[in-house]
This record gives sequence, C-alpha cells and structure tokens, in this order.
Amino acid sequence: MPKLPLISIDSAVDGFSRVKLSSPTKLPDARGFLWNRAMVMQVNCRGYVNSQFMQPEPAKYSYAPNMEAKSFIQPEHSYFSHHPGRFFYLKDEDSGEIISLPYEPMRVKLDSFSFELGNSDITWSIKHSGLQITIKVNLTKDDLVECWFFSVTNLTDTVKNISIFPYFSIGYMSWMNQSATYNEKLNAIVADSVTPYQKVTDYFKNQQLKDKTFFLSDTAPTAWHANQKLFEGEGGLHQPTALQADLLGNVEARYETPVAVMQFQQRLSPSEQKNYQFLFGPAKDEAEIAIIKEKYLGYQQRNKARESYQDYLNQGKACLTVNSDDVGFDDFVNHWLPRQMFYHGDVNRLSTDPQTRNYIQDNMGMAFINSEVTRQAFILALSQQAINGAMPEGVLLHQDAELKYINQVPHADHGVWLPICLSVYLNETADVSLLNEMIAFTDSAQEQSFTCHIRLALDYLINATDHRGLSFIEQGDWCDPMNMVGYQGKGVSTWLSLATAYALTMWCDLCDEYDIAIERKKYDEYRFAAQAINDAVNEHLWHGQWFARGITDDGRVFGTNEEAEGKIFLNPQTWAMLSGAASEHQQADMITAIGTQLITPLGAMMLAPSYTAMVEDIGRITQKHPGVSENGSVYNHAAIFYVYALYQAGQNNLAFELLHKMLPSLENAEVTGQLPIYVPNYYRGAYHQFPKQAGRSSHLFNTGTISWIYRCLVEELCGLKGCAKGLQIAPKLPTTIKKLSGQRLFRGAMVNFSIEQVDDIFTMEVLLDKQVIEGNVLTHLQSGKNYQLQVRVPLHG
Ligand code: CEZ
Repeated sequence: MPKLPLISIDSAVDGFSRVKLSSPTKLPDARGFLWNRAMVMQVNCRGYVNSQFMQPEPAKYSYAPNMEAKSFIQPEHSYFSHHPGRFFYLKDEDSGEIISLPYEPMRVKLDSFSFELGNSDITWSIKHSGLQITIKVNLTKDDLVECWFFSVTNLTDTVKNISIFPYFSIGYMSWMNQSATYNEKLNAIVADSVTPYQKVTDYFKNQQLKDKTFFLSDTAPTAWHANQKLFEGEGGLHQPTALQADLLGNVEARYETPVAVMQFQQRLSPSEQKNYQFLFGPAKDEAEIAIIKEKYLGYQQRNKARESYQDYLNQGKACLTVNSDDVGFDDFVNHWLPRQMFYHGDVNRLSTDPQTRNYIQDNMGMAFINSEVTRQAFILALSQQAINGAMPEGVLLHQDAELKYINQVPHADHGVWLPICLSVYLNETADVSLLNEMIAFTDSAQEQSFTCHIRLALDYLINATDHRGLSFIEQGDWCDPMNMVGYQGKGVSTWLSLATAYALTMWCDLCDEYDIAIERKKYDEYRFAAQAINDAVNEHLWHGQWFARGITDDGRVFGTNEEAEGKIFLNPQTWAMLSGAASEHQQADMITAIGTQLITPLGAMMLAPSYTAMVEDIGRITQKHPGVSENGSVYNHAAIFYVYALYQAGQNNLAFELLHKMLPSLENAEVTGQLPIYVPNYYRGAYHQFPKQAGRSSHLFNTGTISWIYRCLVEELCGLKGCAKGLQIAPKLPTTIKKLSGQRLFRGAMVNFSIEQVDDIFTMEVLLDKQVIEGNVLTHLQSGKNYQLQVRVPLHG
C-alpha cells in the first residue's frame, strides 16, 4: 500500500478544501473546529473533543472527569487520558481483538488512518483487520446537537462478527446531583444533573438551564452502560472490564460519573456495510430530546441537516480568491482564512461580552464577507459608549450578559479601534450614511450621530494623556496583562499614544476621502494633536535604535536596550510607522533591530528577551511562561500589525515574507503541530531562550489577527482597495510572485484580475475589459457585472 503523505490538501465536492492527516501520532495535538451560533467543538485527531454551548453563558455537556473551573477558551489546551472525547471501541467477536477508534483510548496501531477536515464536517477514514470504517461528525445550522455517522464495511470475503461500542464521555456533571440511564422510549442514554448553586435566587435563575446530556441512536442497542467507573473497571480505558464480557451490563449511574456507551452486535457478510447515526448534546428535558430526535435522526433528516449546515457555513464566503503558484497558500487564503474570519464575525468568539477591541476588529473582517453585519456591530458598540466618550471594556450581546473576566479590568485603548477599523467598512461599501446614524449612549438616552460618537471617543483619548502628552495606560492597553505599568494612574503607554495619533490621523483621512462633515476647527485640532503625540513619543520614548514600550507610574522608561529582559517590544515600532512618528531613518533602525532580535522562522515575536521573573512595575505579562502568549510569543495579532505597517512603508518583500511565515502550512506543520486550517493566536516564542518549544502552535483559533491578514491580502498584496471614487488599483507583490490572478468581489461587481510584474515598463498599466484605464481607480463598476482586469506593474517598483 503506497505510503500516504503525512498531510495532503484535496478539493472537496462542496468546492471547499479537505485537509487530511494520515497519522494519529505524528501531530498528536492536531485538531479541527466546528461551530454554529450556539455551540463550538474542537475535535482532536485522536478523538478528544473540547466543546461548549451558550445558555447564554458558556456551558458544558461533556465534562472532564472532575470538577472544572469555568473560563474562556485557553491557549495550548492539552489532552489527557480521561479528557472528554467521542470514541468507538470495536471488538472482533471471532478473534476477540478489541481496538478503539479513531485512536484513543487504546492507541492500537491501525492499518490505515485518515483524519479529514472539511468546511462543515470532520471525518475519519480507517482501515483495520479487513474492515473499512468511516466516522463523520457535523453540527447543525442552529441547534445544540452533534450529528455523528458511523459506517463499517467488511472488505474480506469471510463473514465478520463484531460488536461496536460508541463510548461518548459525559464526565463529572455536578456535585449536587448527577445520574444516567437508558431511556427505551427515546432509545437514548440520558444523563441528568443539577447545576450546583447555593443562593435561592439562582434556583429560579437556573430553571431554563440544559442540565441533561443525551446520546441518541438510530439503532436499538444490544446492551448499554452509563457508569464510567464500572465500565472501565480494573481494565481502565485501555482495556475496559465491561468489554471483556459478551454483553454490556446495562448499568446505570446513580450520583456516579456518567458515560454513554452502547453495544451493537453485528454480523457482516463479505462486502456488507452497516451504518449507524448518533446524536449527542445538551437538553433541558426529554421533550427537547424528542424534538431533536424527530428533527435529525433518519437518512433524510441527516442529509437535510448537513445541507443546511453547509449553507450556513457557506455564508462565510469572502470577497477574494487568489491563484498563485503556491497551492497551500491559495487553499488557505481562499477557504480556511475566510472560514475563520466568519467564525469571529458571526459568533463573536461565542462570548456574550466580547472585549470591545476584539468585537470591533472581528467585525472589521466581516466587511469582506457581509458588511451589513459590520454596520450593525459598529452601531451596537457605540450604543454602549458613555456620553463622556469612554468606550466599554466589552460589548454586551445578550440582555442578561455581564462584563466578565478581563472585562472587569480597566483598559485604556477601546476608543482607538472604531476610527481605525471604520476605514475598511467605508472602503468596502462607501456607505457614508452610517455616519449619520443617530445612536444613544449607555448612560444617556440622548441620541447623537455616529460621527459625534467618534468625536467623543477621540476627545476622550486626547484628554486621557499626561503632562507630556502621552496616553495613560490604566491597567492595560491592547496588551491585556500589562496591568501594573499605570495602575496608580500615572504610567503611560507608547503603543496607546501612537495608536491614538494613528486613530486621529485615520479619522481625518476618512473625513477627507469620504467628505464627512466635521468642523474645520476640530479637524485641525486632531491633525495637531496627532503630531503633538508623535513629537512627545519621540521626545520621551525613542531610545537608541527603537521606541521604548512605556513609562511606569514611578517614571521608569521600559522596553529599552538597558534592560536584561523585555528589551524591545514590536508594537511601539509598528505603530510609530503607522502614526508617522518614525522617520525613514528611524524606520530603518527599527526594522534592523526587529530583524536581529524578534524575527523567528514563524514570524516576529512581540517582545524579547521574554521575561523570566515578575517585574512589578510592568505586571502579569512578565509572569506568563517565557515565549507564551504576550510574554514574547510570536503573537500573530502583533505580527500582522507589523506586516500592515511594512506595506504602508512600501516594504513589500519583508511584509509578504512575514505574512507567509505566520500562515500554517504543510511545510511548518511538524514544528507548529497543527494542520493548515486556522491561524492560531500565537506560536511559541522565546526563540533564543527556549528553542525546543519555539514555533509550537497555541491551537487557539480565537484571534484578532484574521481580519488584519485579510485586509493585508485584499488592500495591500493585491492592492484592490475600495475608496470613495471606486476600486483603487495598487498591488504590492513581492519580487517572489511574478504573477497573481484571482477574483475580487467589490460592491457587487466581480472583477477577474491578473497582476503581473514585468521589467519592460516603468509605470503601472491598467486594462479593464481590454480598455486602457487612465489613473488607477475603476470608477464605474456596476453591481452584478463581471469585469476582466489586467494590471502590469514594473518589476523593480
Ligand atoms: O486575550 C487577548 C485579548 O482577547 O489578549 C490580547 C488582546 O489584545 C486581546 O484583545 C493581547 O493581550 O488575560 C490574559 O492574560 C489573556 O492572555 C488574554 O490577554 C488573551 C487571551 O489569551 C486570548 O488570546
């Protein structure tokens, strides 16, 4: 049998892509994810699953084997033998051999293994001992249920007698009450619990909670088992005692940790195939389970569910497809990147109070998919602004939602993001009517125009500066855990100062480009303020060859070469390029310093050297493990800011080199440990301190990086950027890409483009439908029409 490549990318029937992994051990942490507006599940190639649903706050239906803290989805989520999962034991009743599928918990070497990730489903194709097994899972458009399909085919020419045991973990549900048994009427194992509480008020609050977990089957089981401990017995998960008997014992769980196991004895004639369908999920009561059963169990119901789920995810189609010589790059940009962007914009990382900076940036990305969603999101964010101009820590998306976790810590930067992200919405739509939308405040019913809300946010930022004209950092800016630089009310942030100057400049530029009504005096004040901040940053924070990160409450400048750790931070350099604070000479110094101290094979680290001990006038960031998250990882959100700034500075080659590096690929998979289906929030850094772990993916697909990568691809690399007059053509191809073609959907018009770098011209040539275009703006593109665009650019800039 020809050796399968470890990872392969195929195109799928639904026109999407299919990424396949042919080993459960080479990339043991490899995983895929599925979601809808109410739930998300991360599925590991070995069968482990990390899943949660919203009611409206995040909740579990398949728990760890012991009480677990409720928290936001963590980076580097690790697996362990009793980690929640969806497994299938398979016993050959003739030989007695038992294996488990897709691999855990028994870890028996299989004849062939394939873990396949599609847009709307995750599949395993396995061959072993003459059997072909296919396991597939998908979610539904908007219900709380996992739809599993299991099929086994006898590839031999002899009869095979087998037993199949789906083993779906339920885990430790509640210290107050947990149990499970088989419900014949539903043909399901139903686990029941009571969400623990002690306050009377919570009794009434918890009435609607979905405290049941169900495992439904389309086939009546030969026997069943619902008791985790007794199922394992002395054999443990590697050789469960319950499987040693001919039949499972039909054992309940009574204030014992539940599990859902069924046994299906099956005689398979040669070439005979047997299919099973299973549904798994949370429910409030048996009536709800019956409705789910009615809706999704059955061949037609299943196909209908799969199609509607595909249709839901296909809404995530974005406005750009590219065709370069790099198959992996094209596959990721055309399929997986828009998918991850849609996940962020459509379900807001499945939070009821997304951090304001995340909410605005994630919805900036939606402007490339469905700009009406962006419009509504920007209006909602401003409706929760205070009348003094302060933007909230988080945007509440549900009437019962509260600000939780990090949103209870005051951060100073939330006002900069709308003026910065608004440009993408206006470039994609030219919808200046948004600026006249009348919106109230969180603390006043008085309505003011969108423009006025922006002005209040910018004024609030300008006033939140110290005697030097630098921005107070409070307990954090973009960098959440930088919480002790300014908690005494005096510390300032270089990044936020520069981001404020950039936001002021962006707003003035937008007012010019889209002729937005703003008083001349206010316009001049903003231009002046931006320059004043840039000057103040240069006066107090330029140190040697780069900008420091800030000044502490006690006046200590940090993030300079004088320190042993945290010598250089990426963000101040990036945003000094964006805000215009850095001269060409300074830019050259910074790019050199970044090149020697921060660049790794996976991209730019956000600071170096990583902190290895607490620094009390900087804060929590220094306590994170070196190379992890903000403490010097390749934090992709910060890295893509740098890529975007390099494009603004015309550094097209370095920009593309760093953009390409952060994209997961077949080539870097054995370093990152992940499949090329999402950009993680970070890759391990501390490259010079802990090289062994460097490059490892966090596997966390929640990251503000995505919308910025997409912006770089559409507006910079391809240079097909909207403006007030139409579509501006200004591609920034690296010298390594001589030709790039593709499609760009712009305000309803489909532009089929080809961009070529040639060395026989000195100025760019633009042809639209073979007509030479004067200048570089396509002004009369009509919605619904198709256009052929040819762009020839001089090879050497
Ligand atoms: O959260 C992210 C935030 O969602 O950290 C980014 C910040 O810009 C994003 O808005 C950088 O700080 O609290 C913590 O220590 C966590 O590290 C969070 O800061 C971090 C989570 O890991 C999610 O990535």
